[in-house]
Amino acid sequence: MNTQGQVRIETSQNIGIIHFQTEKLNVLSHALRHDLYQAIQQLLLNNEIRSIILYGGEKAFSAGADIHEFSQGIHLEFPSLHDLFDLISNASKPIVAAISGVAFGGGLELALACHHRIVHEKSQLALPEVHLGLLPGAAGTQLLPRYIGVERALNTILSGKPLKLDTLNETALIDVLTEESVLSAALAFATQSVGTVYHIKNINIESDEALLQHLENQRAQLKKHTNTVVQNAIIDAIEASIEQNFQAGFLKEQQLFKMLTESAESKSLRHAFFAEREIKNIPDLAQNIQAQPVQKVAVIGAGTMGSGIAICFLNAGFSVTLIENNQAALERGLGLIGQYFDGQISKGRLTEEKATNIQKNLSTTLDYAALSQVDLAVEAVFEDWEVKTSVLQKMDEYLPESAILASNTSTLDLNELAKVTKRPEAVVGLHFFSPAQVMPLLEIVRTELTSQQTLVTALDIGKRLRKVAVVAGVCDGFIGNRMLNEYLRIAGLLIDAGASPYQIDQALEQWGMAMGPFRMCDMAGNDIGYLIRKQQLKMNPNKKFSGIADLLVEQQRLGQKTKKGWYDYSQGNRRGDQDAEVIQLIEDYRQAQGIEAKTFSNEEIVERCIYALTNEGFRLLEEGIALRSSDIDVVYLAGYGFPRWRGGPMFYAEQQGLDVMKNRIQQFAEDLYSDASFWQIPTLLAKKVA
Ligand code: 3H9
Repeated sequence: MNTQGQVRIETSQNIGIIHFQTEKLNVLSHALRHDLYQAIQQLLLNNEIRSIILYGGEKAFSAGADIHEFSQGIHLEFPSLHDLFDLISNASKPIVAAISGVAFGGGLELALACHHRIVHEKSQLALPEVHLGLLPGAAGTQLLPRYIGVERALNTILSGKPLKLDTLNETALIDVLTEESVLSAALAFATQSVGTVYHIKNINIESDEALLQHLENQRAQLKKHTNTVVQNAIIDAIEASIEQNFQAGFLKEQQLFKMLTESAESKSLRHAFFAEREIKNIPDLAQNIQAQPVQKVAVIGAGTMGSGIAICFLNAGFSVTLIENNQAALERGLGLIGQYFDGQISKGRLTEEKATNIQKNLSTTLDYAALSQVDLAVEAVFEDWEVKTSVLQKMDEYLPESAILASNTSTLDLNELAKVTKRPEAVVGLHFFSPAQVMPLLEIVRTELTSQQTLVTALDIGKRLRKVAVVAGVCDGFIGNRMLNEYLRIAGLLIDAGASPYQIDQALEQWGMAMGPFRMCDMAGNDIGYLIRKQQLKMNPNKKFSGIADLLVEQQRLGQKTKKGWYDYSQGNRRGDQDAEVIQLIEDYRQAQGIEAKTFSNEEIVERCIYALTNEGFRLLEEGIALRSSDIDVVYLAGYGFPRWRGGPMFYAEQQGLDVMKNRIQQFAEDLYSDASFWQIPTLLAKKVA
């Protein structure tokens, strides 16, 4: 195997330079490791060569080990990163890493294995393995403490954040920090350092009571949190770097790394990493289509959503015109935007000057004729057919021929909305989540007629807004809310059958959801769910809903905004207190319906609610609304507080075994109190199991 000439050797005055540059940020795949190993060996055997430089080009020294390889153990195949480490650290000639761009994970560990490091001041050095449920497994936990001290190394590895390079002058980590070419600096350095070979692994860290106590304190802190296997493993590995020799600590690190690569958490986090990168690949898009230039944007509707969308565009450097149909609404929107920027200044996230400059790109008007000057308009007006169609028609009337017409509708049929314009091919859904300036998720909704050009431009806009942009087809609720509606419905039916909303919330929160379903409804406003249910019943009168949520709304228990909902917020507890009145209401309801309450275990509650998501997810895949099951996972990770370490609802179900899911939903369908029509096995699931 070789990297097809992506590794090459150049010699200059007794110095051998190994250039390596692959398409994917010098990820240390087996092929690249192989070629690097051979190149280093070749130079070590060459008597003319007195020192060696490793140079990965300007963009990246290396983004680390190839994450794909862990599931099949390819990372352990010769030459592994450990083999490279041995070859470099035991070399009889000095080996210098010339680092520009990112040196992450195994990439930084490769540099730590070298005898010297010449670093560009704009490069990023980090050990981010913790975000993948791993620890640095190529000697990083043993070497970094030797270079920069135990406490600092521990913080760096636990946080996964880049090191602050200008604070490392006193350490052995960086020999030269330069703003010039690292390759020239490395050549100058290597010329001077010929003959010097010293490796930090041979130095032992002396034991120190205070240091060991610090590690104990860190462990005690972790006891307050759940799911801390990785963090504890990192502390164990760092502890092993103290007192023992390098070899013993390295062995411990390898054992822990193996344990973590096999853990369900790490597999889920690795899945999430790739799923988030996959969303940009749209299978049927022609390769050669370029995004249209978009710089001037109009947002129509200055409510909470419209103002939030305007903030997103402003923050991304677009110029924004906010349009309303009355001055008071415009003023209110301006107020919301101003409040946001004031908040950013007071939190120290923006300087006053920067905030003022950004807001200079905002203008407001009541005149739709302003649309003639923009490249894209997003409507965020009231969710009503008449209102939306009239706004879309105005957009059609005034926007230039090449402009894009985006709608933020969350419930109306975008295929039909697009048809009220004379250019349905230029219509696309940009479904932001509230608060738009905070939530990373953006569903890009493609209608039957959206052109490829419009879609490519929408994807480009998603990227520029730094959103997690997932393409969805048109259906009621798109990907995220359509699944959510079933999840909430099944959770509601569980209350009818005997569970309490508090048990359901607790079970799902303990399982890892950021917020249980009823706490979430209280936050969003129970009146919103009420309207959605009424709408769904209009479309399907046989759909089975619990009646309890409606009773709450009829009693004006709308959630946080009325201080009462499923929970009582009147005492100031933001998470809400359990409420005996709600319990009584539920009991009365069950009695009136003749329901005998059953008890549910937390496990069963979680199974029913999570499989409700997955079940609907399979239907979305069958209908082609979602392109891939991993896209559904991304929607849930970015927009619905699904625990990242469980990978997303579809990945979770796959890990449990799709046959297990199929059997369980078959059982749910047989319950009297459950919804048999929902718990039908989706064809795609049956196919996969077969
Ligand atoms: C490790 O090193 C373990 C060791 O300690 C021990 C081993 C024994 N692997 O993100 P981008 C791909 S664990 C595989 O879009 P950006 C990525 O999938 C690793 N593939 O670019 C994408 O492919 P595609 C520790 C990787 O500029 C393409 O490269 N390292 C890897 O937005 C471009 O990536 C990390 O955790 C990888 N390691 O962001 C760093 N890295 O085009 C992981 C990238 O097909 N990487 N790819 O979609 C990152 O955080 C970002 O890629 C980075 C660049 C910030 C570097």
